[in-house]
Amino acid sequence: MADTLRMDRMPHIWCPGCGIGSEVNSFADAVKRSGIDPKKLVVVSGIGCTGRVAGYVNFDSMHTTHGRAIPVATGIKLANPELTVVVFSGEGDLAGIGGNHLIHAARRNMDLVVICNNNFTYGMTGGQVTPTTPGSAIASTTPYGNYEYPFSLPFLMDAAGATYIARWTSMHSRNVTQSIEEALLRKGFSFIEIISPCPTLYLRRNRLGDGVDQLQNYQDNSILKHGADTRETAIDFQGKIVIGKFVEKNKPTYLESADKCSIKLVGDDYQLYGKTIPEREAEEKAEKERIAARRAAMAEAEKQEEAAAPSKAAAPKAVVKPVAAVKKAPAKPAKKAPAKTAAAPKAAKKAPAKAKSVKKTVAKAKPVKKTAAKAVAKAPAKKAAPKAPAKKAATKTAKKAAPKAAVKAKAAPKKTSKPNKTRK
Ligand SMILES: Cc1ncc(C[n+]2csc(CCOP(=O)(O)OP(=O)(O)O)c2C)c(N)n1
Ligand code: SF4
Repeated sequence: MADTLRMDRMPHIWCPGCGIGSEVNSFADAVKRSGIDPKKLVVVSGIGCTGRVAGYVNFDSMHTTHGRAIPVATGIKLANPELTVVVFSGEGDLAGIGGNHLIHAARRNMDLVVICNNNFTYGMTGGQVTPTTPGSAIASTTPYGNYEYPFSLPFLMDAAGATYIARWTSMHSRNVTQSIEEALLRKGFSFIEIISPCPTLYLRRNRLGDGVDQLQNYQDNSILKHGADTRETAIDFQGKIVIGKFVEKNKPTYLESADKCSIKLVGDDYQLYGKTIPEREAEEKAEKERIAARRAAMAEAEKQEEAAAPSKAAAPKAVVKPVAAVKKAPAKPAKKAPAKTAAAPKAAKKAPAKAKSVKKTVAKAKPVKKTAAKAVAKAPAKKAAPKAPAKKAATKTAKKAAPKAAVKAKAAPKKTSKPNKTRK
């Protein structure tokens, strides 16, 4: 990774368990595998946690203004069509403030690769509701549950005219790599959505545990369906997530259509950026050959690495440091909520959260449609729930894992409470 990242800018700002890091890893891997010339790659981001990607990758990159990554990327592509232009940003940036640019770039089949980190929230600004936040999810701006209808981005992109559409979660890192690699090597507007955990704002507020718990949810709830009808890709709160490559088709890109139109007017002498079409085609062919050669070299190197693998396996195992054994901090179960809300006493009685393991909760989770009254009735219960002493507990567990502190840890009173990962 070191050559694809600006290591001088490490450590990065992303929280532990955030999905953005693994997406960047997949992206870097895809760039390497694709064989494209990194010097001809530009990464553009908007603003937000995901927007920081542009600042960490060791390619030419631009951190633009909120919602304006796509117009900037479009400008770069038009200024120099030889470049591969990637937009890497959050769903708030791309589909919220930048929504208009997103649909028009897709409509024009602009030659861009758009990687959208969809964490269902405006992470950087404190967890507000976004155009993809599932119904009933809690956000800082929807404390009683989201009552808006969310976008399904694959459906939106399909309707707008995108020619490549895929969706994965940040748990499907190999598929993410593969999709990005494919998109880098094709022409036209490619849209890759990656559903990703934001433990700090979305998961915490919705009591969904940490990043790993959410990966477990993705594991349990993802349905692989290549070529799925994008009308069936909506996501309910903690519900099923249809993943796969939904669309892959060819149609003239914006530049190809512009060329065609200009040739009609000017004839075969028409030049774009000082080159006739045959000249540009010859250059493109030569570049394709160079890419194929780099890909072949990459595949060969991988083969050799695999062949050398058994000797690696025989090497002595690395000693695991005690810190690696730090377990997840168990959170206290929510206290029984006093049923104060007169408007919906029945719903209020239901409010106390049962302590369940996330694995179980996730497996049983069904998209729940709640009435506003129920949601309001549940709100006081949430307030009554004590905060989980996560830091303290983590330190205790860490001490437990450390051989020296074992005696102390034993003496410590045993924690009987199970983690409460169920959103009330
Ligand atoms: C024009 C403008 N409006 C609002 C903001 C404030 N702002 C900065 S980041 C952000 C949210 C980004 O959310 P998202 O794109 O989903 O990315 P995430 O942080 O979740 O990765 C907002 C609203 C801004 N910087 N500029
Ligand atoms: S706030 Fe959320 S999206 Fe931003 S870095 Fe932290 S976990 Fe990731």
